[in-house]
Amino acid sequence: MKSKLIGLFAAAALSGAAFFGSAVAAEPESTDPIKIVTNNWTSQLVLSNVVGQLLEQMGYNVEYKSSDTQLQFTAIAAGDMDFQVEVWEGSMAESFNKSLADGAVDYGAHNAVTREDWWYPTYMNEMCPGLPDWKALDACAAKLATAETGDKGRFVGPPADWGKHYSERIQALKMNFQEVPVGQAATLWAELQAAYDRKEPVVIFNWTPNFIEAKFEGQFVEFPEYAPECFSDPKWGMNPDAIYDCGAPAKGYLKKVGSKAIETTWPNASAFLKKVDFTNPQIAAAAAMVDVDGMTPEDAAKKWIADNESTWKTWMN
Ligand code: TMO
Repeated sequence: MKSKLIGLFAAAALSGAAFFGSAVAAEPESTDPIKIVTNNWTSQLVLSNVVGQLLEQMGYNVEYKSSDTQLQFTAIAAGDMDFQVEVWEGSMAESFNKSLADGAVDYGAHNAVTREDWWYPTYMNEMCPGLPDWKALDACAAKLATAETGDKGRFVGPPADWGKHYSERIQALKMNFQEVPVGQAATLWAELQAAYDRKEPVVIFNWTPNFIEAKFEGQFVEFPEYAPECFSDPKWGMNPDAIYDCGAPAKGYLKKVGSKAIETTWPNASAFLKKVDFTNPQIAAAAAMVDVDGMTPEDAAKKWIADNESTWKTWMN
């Protein structure tokens, strides 16, 4: 029995060494679980599982904790959760900045450049001349009117916790639109698909990188260009009495955030997490594995790890 156990440990140690090389510690600094935050869109779920599965391969224990995209920052600052792999500037900058002031740690930016905003299929350019300019969309509101929105155009908006301020933007820009938020991302894609099949006008919330760009032709509505003051100074922008009279950042960052505890409790994991770095094509492909190919986030992460060894190996050095 004893020799059999020793043999098992030796085999595990050997395969571990062959897998990771000598740079990675064989022993975790702590067996306490690293709590990885999961949210409600697919690339985030796949990337969280990639990070979690790699940490497990490094010998760490991992727990996945689902959270609201704004409240997660309070939890990370308080040390109740440890790591978030996708911090999008366009939807989370305000909560993220506040969390840094409250003790959360900036884990650095991905290579990816992001955008999250109103988006429409390209065939609408003929129906609404002047698109992608927002004023042309506003002039076209009647074509987007529904029973639900009366004579106002319908904007199919994001779930409430994604931190956008679109109803305020509609007011600030005095647009003839109404936001109808969805409960979950899948409803955005169902609305898009239904309109797309019939070449009907539709305006939804969308973001990039995402699987959408590989499947549908479309573009973002161009609103007045974003500046940070737009969110804090009413005098800034075309409405002197309102904030949110601008678009979301067109070249936003994608960052990572962690708890203070990672650095002190699991320093090697902390060094690894600082190096984790995804590109736009990798993130779009991660979403597609779930949204197009129907994989679970867990299986998509396994496949990503199998296919991208040369990428994640550099994070472990
Ligand atoms: C936060 N999100 C990427 C879904 O816009």
